[in-house]
Amino acid sequence: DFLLNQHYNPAFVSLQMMKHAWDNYKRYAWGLNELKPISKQGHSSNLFGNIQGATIVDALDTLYIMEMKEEFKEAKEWVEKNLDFNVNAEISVFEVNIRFVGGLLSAYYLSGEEVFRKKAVELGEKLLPAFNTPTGIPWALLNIKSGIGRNWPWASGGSSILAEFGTLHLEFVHLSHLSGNPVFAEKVMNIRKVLSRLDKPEGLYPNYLNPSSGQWGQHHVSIGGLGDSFYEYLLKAWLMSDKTDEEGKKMYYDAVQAIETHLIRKSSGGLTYIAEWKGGLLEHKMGHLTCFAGGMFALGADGAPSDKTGHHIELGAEIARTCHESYDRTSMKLGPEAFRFDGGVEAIATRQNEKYYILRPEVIETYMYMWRLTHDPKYRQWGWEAVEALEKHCRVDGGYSGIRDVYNNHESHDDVQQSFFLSETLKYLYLLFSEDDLLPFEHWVFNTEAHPLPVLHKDDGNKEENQK
Ligand code: DMJ
Repeated sequence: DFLLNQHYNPAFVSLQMMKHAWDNYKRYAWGLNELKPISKQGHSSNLFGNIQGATIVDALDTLYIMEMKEEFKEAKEWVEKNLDFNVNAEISVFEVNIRFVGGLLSAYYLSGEEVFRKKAVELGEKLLPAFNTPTGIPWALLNIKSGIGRNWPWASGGSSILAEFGTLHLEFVHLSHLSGNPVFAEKVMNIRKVLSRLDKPEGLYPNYLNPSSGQWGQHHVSIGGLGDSFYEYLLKAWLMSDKTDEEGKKMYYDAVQAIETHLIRKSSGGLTYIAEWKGGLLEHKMGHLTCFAGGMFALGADGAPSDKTGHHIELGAEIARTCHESYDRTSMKLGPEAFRFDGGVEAIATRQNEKYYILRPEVIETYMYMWRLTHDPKYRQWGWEAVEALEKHCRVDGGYSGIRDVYNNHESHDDVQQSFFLSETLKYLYLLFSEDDLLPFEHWVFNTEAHPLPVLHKDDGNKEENQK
């Protein structure tokens, strides 16, 4: 109903959305990983094994930032009493790191409550056996009781996945910082070393790397699924180090150069997109996940070599526009999981199994970065269009649900309220409509699940010294 009110405040609307998502999770799925908003019960994802409470841990910092104090307090109490890692469970190292370790770290840095630091370090220690491979490139899956790891059975030649082992860096640097134990940082610096030494086809990073042989698997390259946050973490590692991590910086800008040369194309209708690369052949498809790259390019513009700052901002703006088109060309004004630029279409999903929207944040994330870095009002307008679409099609009595086909006029709900809807989508909306001094970019970087981590300033002798 607040959408009908002429005097709405968009940040307040995002907060009301958070309240609806949270209250329903609390009512129907408290303590479980996620909510099924149609059937009004818990949803357990095997990504987290038996670890419970994904939505609570993922939402902590959003509750804090939105000043939902009562809710934050009950979430904290749940963590104190119930968050338990002594379970016999096989988990995804990547998912547990970005959602649980990242969520706990942010909650600690924002609130200063010791319980979050303690739990983050405890969980980090549980993840360490994943690195027991001949190269130190971690396994994708780990049994946190037995310490036995393995890779996804579907991954090319027993490989680990670039976006998984490449998305541990920020959290592990902070775990060392907060625990005084260098082991965490050593593990991720070693991943860096392995990657920087390897030959890269055309300067590109394949999505698959075998942790035993240290050789690439299939030469598939993607800035969307399986690759995405690896690139994001190179840039953010440099930013989080107060721009001292020169190796991260170089790897990022070199990678962007190769991506521009080999993957970025313009459609005949003038839309810039990032294709996928399969052993030298392009697949003219862009995933919703790939849309985060608009924000990444803009965030990295400042440090771009040889006067390319304006160019990187422009690239970010073009990707934002393309991703907005992918939303605008559907009936629900919500973007599909993947859209194509071939067979006579542009920015449209052509395959039935690519038409779904699961409350993902990447497009709104890019609007938020573009807004902060350019202040062009169209990004807030586009964000508002997304709010209206979410309210119209995804909001149900019992929370928010994903949609099976965004081109249909009638909603078929998938009945999952993803935890990243609370940690990312709603947080990025709130930030888009708030002032720039709420979590300013000079002091904070967001992990890939939108959990803010403080920049480790050069003159930061004291580990507790972090700006809010
Ligand atoms: C989130 O868990 C993270 O943003 C990750 O980087 C990609 N997938 C989801 C959101 O789409």
